[in-house]
Amino acid sequence: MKNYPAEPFRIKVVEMMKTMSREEREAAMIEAGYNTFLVKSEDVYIDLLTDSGTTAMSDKQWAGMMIGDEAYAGSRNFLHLDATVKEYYGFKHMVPTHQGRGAENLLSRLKIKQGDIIPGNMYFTTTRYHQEANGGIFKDVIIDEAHDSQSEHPFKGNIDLRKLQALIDEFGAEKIPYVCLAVTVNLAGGQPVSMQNIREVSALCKKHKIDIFFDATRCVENAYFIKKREEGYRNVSIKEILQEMMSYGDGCTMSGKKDCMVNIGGFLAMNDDELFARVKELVVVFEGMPSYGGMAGRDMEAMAIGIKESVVYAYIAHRVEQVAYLGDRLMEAGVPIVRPVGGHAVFLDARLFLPHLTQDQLPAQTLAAHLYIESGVRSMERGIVSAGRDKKTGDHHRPKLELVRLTIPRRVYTYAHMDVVADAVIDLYHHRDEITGLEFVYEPPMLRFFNARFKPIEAK
Ligand code: PM9
Repeated sequence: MKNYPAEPFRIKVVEMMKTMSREEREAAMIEAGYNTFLVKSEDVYIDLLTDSGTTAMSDKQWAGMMIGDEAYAGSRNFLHLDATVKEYYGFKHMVPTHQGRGAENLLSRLKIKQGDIIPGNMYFTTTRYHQEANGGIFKDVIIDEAHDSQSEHPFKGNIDLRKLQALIDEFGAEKIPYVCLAVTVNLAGGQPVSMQNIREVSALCKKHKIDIFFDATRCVENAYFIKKREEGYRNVSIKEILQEMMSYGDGCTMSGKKDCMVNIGGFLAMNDDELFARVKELVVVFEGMPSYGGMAGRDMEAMAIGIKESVVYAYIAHRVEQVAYLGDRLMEAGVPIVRPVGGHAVFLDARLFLPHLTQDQLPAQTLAAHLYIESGVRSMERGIVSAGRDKKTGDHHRPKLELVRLTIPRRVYTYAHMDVVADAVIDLYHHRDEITGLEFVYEPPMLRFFNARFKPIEAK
């Protein structure tokens, strides 16, 4: 049997979990309109909705919270965070933001003009929203394997250089303000990008004078995969791999709620002095002073410490291998999941899980709702509902991947919890034929998955 690393931490504070009967859970799900986002956290047993902001902070981070300097300007915690981001990510400038989408908002407003093309390795919901809200058009340039849940490609997040070149040829480099390079790629299943691919994308972009902005949200997990899977990196530290990855870009957006190990926060980093001057003007409109950007001093301190902890090998090895453990248990039982298992989550392939449902019957939304009802495990739809509608035609985007994400918070759950989740999913898989689909009863116009409500489709 494969050896999975034990938790590299001792537990100092605990939070009791609540269990409810199946009837109580069914009532809670009906009240939530079959949307797991709308279920009360108190009514959840194991919460795998997201790894965003759900990290258990370390004793050192909590100690850091006590030395928060809440001055309006020039907080010492900002200076600590600023120095840490510069050291670990290597960019010349940074501004804190309240979370990742705050950074996306600033970057999109400053870089994108009406009709611009933004190539990216698969869309992300909030990222694409800000690109489109500023007149940009997102174009997916990820390799084809990423759209195939069963492809075992080790770096399914890679950009297809031919697709990127084709966009440059069709629209011209001047229409492309930057390439958005996500490391890892959330909606492909937490799939990594290889260093070689980053290097090649950088060379192509340099040739055409196009910037690269990383979505660095899960970059440390990406660095771990490079260390494990790419030749030449076995003896290179996670920190050095991260620094090399970032050295090929012009800046990054960061949701600190993931790989910076905090409950709230983010940043926008860049090398360009002129862009930084404009960012400093805009950040005061949307976030706050450039030296706090929507974050409390104590939270900046926790994030600075979290960045340092995130590259410790024992931490990141356990984090990614714990996710792999859950994936391995499901694969052994024949449950269809995205392969290979990614860095932050196991993604159930809802099309293969519920082959009797069409995509318009919302298989992933349905599966997430039923998993909660049967087990109290909360997951997240990442399929047609998350993809939203085409701005021009008004029709649904119909992504090839119709997934349910079992997202593992950092340092929160143990292998025993993973067993409970695996058993619940396997049990549901054995009863999959009894599950019928859902339809919208309320559909918000923007980022609809957060607040949409559904009901079971009635048999005709
Ligand atoms: N990701 C997640 O659960 C939280 C919100 S769900 C829409 O996966 C990437 C790759 C993300 C991400 C958030 C953001 C936005 C940007 N890029 O949530 O604003 O996964 O901090 O970050 C979520 P914020």
